[in-house]
Formats: sequence, C-alpha cells, structure tokens
Amino acid sequence: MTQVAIECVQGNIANQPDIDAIVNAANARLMPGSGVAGAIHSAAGPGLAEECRDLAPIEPGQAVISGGHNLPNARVIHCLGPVYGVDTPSEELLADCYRNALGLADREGLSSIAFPAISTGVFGYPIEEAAEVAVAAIRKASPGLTSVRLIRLVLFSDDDLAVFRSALAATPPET
Ligand code: AR6
Repeated sequence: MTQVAIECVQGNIANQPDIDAIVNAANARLMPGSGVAGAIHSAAGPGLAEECRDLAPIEPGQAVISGGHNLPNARVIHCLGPVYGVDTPSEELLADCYRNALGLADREGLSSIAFPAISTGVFGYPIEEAAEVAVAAIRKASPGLTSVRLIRLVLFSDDDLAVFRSALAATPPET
C-alpha cells in the first residue's frame, strides 16, 4: 500500500491551495475568532459562519466538516481543541482532534489535509507537548487511512516548525 506522507511547513493555514481540507482550531460555537479561526473565516467569507451555525456547538476533541466557501480548499474540518489543563485529560482530547479529523477526511474520500497546531495559541497548550501528542496521534492513525495520502502540519513560526519537525523525526512510523 502507498505510504501516507507527513510533512511540516511554516506558513498560513488559510493559504494552502494544493490541499483538499484544512483544519480549523475552532471555538465551540464554530464562529470567527482570533488566530487560526480568524484567518480561516476571513478568507472563507461569511458563508462559512452561516453553514457552521447548524453544525455547532461541538465538544473538545470533536471534528465536523463544512464546505470551503471562498477558500481554495474544498472542505474545512473544524476541531475544538482542549483548553490546556481545563478540558481534561487534555492529551487525550487533543489526540482525539487529530484522529477524528483524519477519520472524517478519509471517509469523505479526501486525499490531503492540513492541520495547524491545535490548542497551542489562545488555549495555552505548550508547543513541545502538543507536538508530541499531534505526531503520535497522526502516526497511529496513518496505517488505517485508505484515501488520505498527504498530511501537512502548518506552523506559524519558525520556532514552532522546528519543534514539530523534531517531534516527527523522533517518532517512528507505525507499521
Ligand atoms: N496559520 C497557521 N497557524 C496559525 C495561524 C495561521 N493563520 N494563526 C495562528 N496560528 P489559535 P487554539 C497558530 O489561538 O489555541 C480562537 O479565538 C498559533 O500561533 O488559533 O486552538 C478560536 O476562536 C498557534 O500556534 O487556536 C478559539 O476560541 C496555533 O496556530 C481559540 O482561539 C493555534 O492558535 C482556539 O485556540
């Protein structure tokens, strides 16, 4: 079977035109916010918030899918990450976000997905811990994917990129 490629890049999650679905680090109401949610909603236009009204609210760890509206991507997968140390166990809930988003993308027949570093901004998850959880969850889910062939992690800063790259290098692929 073809391997799933996992890559880390520095960039803006709302500017990944070669990807089928981008993941939103959402709030429970799936409304525009700051950070990732702000960038995605402003690039998608008001139609995204309108569609999201019927999908909300969501729980920590959950993922739901919408259209991409004015984004270059066909779909947006909205995940509610845990607020670090408040929504517990934070590690499990953060892993659930990655696992559930990948499962949704795969069931929808999508071949590529891009994630931001969920929960590491406003929700306060330390970047090193979040990188370990994200990479472990992605490695674990990858062998079960039949449609998704590219998983991209999009980090906002060079420092965060370095942390995710070393977490990825430190974790062997599951067989
Ligand atoms: N592209 C990629 N990464 C980004 C971008 C971007 N355009 N903007 C910020 N980041 P956050 P959370 C990084 O706060 O912690 C919102 O208000 C950022 O540096 O967007 O899950 C929602 O409405 C950080 O590393 O998401 C929720 O209420 C990471 O993306 C709440 O914040 C996540 O930062 C969600 O908080």
